[in-house]
Amino acid sequence: MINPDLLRQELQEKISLVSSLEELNQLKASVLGRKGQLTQYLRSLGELPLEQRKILGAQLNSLKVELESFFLARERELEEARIRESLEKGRVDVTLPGIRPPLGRRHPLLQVWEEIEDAFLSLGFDIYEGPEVEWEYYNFGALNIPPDHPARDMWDTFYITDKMLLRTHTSPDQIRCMEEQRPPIKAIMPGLVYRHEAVDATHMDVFVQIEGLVVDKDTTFADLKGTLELFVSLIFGPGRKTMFVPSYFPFTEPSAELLILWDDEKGHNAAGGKWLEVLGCGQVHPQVLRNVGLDPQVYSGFAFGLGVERIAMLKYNIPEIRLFMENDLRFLEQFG
Ligand code: FA5
Repeated sequence: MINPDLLRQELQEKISLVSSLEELNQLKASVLGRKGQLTQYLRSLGELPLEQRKILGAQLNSLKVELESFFLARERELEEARIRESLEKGRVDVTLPGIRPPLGRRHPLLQVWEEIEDAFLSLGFDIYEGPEVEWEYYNFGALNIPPDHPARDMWDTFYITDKMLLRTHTSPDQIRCMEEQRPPIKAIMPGLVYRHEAVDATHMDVFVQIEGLVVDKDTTFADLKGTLELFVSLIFGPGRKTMFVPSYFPFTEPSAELLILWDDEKGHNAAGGKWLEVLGCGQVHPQVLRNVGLDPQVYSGFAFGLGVERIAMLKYNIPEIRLFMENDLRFLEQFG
């Protein structure tokens, strides 16, 4: 004999123990579904005598309604729990430390390049730029280096055609600048230069030069020295040891080179020298002035061409120039 009260108790307990919506749906189907327990009971009522059928039928029908509401209530509970759980999982803990995206930074060479430009701008120089692919005339001829002159051997050149080449220095920009502007001229000319050269600890085949040119009526070698000494103190601070040594360039007379002493702690570079040559310089040769239509009786000037990598090497005590081109992050990340 079916006992509706016991059945209610039993099912109520089962419903409360179910822990997921899937299980709940299975249980519901097994009780109220087409072949479910209660559905079967209701179907079998017809086999009972009329009196019994009436009583039990009413009880089972109200149990059915009750059970439906139990199932619905439990379904809501489980649904709420599910939502709470997923909110809990997806919660953002704003107190956790953030993850920093890796930040790029400027290449050390570019930093030094800009520092050098700033130093000269503060001394009243303008910036002028010329092409990297240059006519042989500007790179050599106009600079007082005629064809077949042995001085052309000073620069192993990448030729593009007979007359066109990759500039071996920034000095051709002196000519371009003087052709375009009349004195007084006070300009620097930065850029890449190219040489078919054996690479070693202090030599690259592509590197950065910054040319300087001052042309006016009464410039002297003392102005050149004073300007460069001021420049060195702006970049390295006061007291850095420097040395001017006589040199030769076909486009300056007299000519010199500026050497800077390595940091005292290391005292030398990878090539073994205590001094590193950073630039060539001199007073503009009268023939160069004539080549651009300036009268050397009226005008004089001085010029210099410095190597940016060399300045960076001395500034950061890096004895190996190739490090600047290797793109090794362990090296590059040291420069803020
Ligand atoms: C010249 O290139 C001349 N045009 C400089 C000049 C300009 C003289 C104006 C007079 C008047 P030099 O070849 O020495 O000169 O190069 C100048 C500087 O560039 C050197 O002092 C050095 O700092 C740098 N340099 C030269 N060759 C290399 C190289 N292979 N790798 C890196 N830096 C270099």
